[in-house]
Amino acid sequence: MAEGQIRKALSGYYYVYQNGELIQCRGRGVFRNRGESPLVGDFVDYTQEGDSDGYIMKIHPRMNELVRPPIANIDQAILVFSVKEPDFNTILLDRFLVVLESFHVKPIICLTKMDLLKEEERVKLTRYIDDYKLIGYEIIETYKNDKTLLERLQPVLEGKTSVLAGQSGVGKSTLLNTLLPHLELQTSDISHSLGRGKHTTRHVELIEVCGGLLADTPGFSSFDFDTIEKEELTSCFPEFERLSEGCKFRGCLHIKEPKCAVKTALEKDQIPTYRYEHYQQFLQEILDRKPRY
Ligand SMILES: Nc1nc2c(ncn2[C@@H]2O[C@H](COP(=O)(O)OP(=O)(O)OP(=O)(O)O)[C@@H](O)[C@H]2O)c(=O)[nH]1
Ligand SMILES: [Mg+2]
Ligand SMILES: [Zn+2]
Repeated sequence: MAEGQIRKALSGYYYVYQNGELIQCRGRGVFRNRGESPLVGDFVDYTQEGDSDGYIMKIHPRMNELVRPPIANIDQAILVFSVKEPDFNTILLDRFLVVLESFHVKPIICLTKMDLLKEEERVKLTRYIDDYKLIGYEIIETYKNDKTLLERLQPVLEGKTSVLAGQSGVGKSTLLNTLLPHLELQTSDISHSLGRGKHTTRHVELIEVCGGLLADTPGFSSFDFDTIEKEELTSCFPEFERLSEGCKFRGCLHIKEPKCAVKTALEKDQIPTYRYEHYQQFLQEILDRKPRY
């Protein structure tokens, strides 16, 4: 039995990295029966003889796992958002941030296609960037043929396992190609009639870059908060979490409760209105969720 890490999953095969090689493996029926499935990022025990396919025998306990994109054992997520094509959208950004916070995965925001902005659009965007920086999020801006991207991402990626996440067409594969030009990952123009990407990347793959591992993933855009409880939502808004120590009631949901520090901050313009509105909307979605049995 040998041990390695799944670096790629494609067409029913798992590619396990061991000693500089990728070993093509199949999962075993037992995983399906137990409702378990191996994920990219998993450390596994596998067997393999001669030239035949290997078999994954055991999945080691995971540090964490994401559902979308499906990946395990990651240190951080690079949330890729284009500022245009598709247009920047704070509610979608907040959805991604909330889901990552709930999985305790550190988000880093990467804004792509800065070259497509007109001057007045850039000014407007800068206000959002300042808001998110104030919350504490790291933001990396990038543009077409970005020559300095590598040096700016190196310290972020070094020694870490990271995943690229974001809608189709925002430039995840392009970003990896900029870091490693010989990769030549397939990318494609967004569909201008639909204003969205074409789902060019179809699988998850961890790639060695900048002294760390970075996963390219297929784009996705919808989320439901099916694993988040209403009491937990506050902690997924870091600025609310910090303020809520000052709320009169423990477990304050910052809606109708008296002496709520979050609402006071909102009235004093210390938190942006749109963040609070998104919080309200997400909370309502959680409250409207059908009970699970
Ligand atoms: N102008 C400009 N175009 C960019 C930039 N980054 C990516 N693009 C273009 O955006 C389109 C989509 O890029 P991809 O890298 O395929 O996007 P993706 O996020 O990998 O998309 P999926 O694989 O479908 O999830 C391509 O035509 C890229 O050339 C950028 O910084 N500036
Ligand atoms: Mg792609
Ligand atoms: Zn409150």
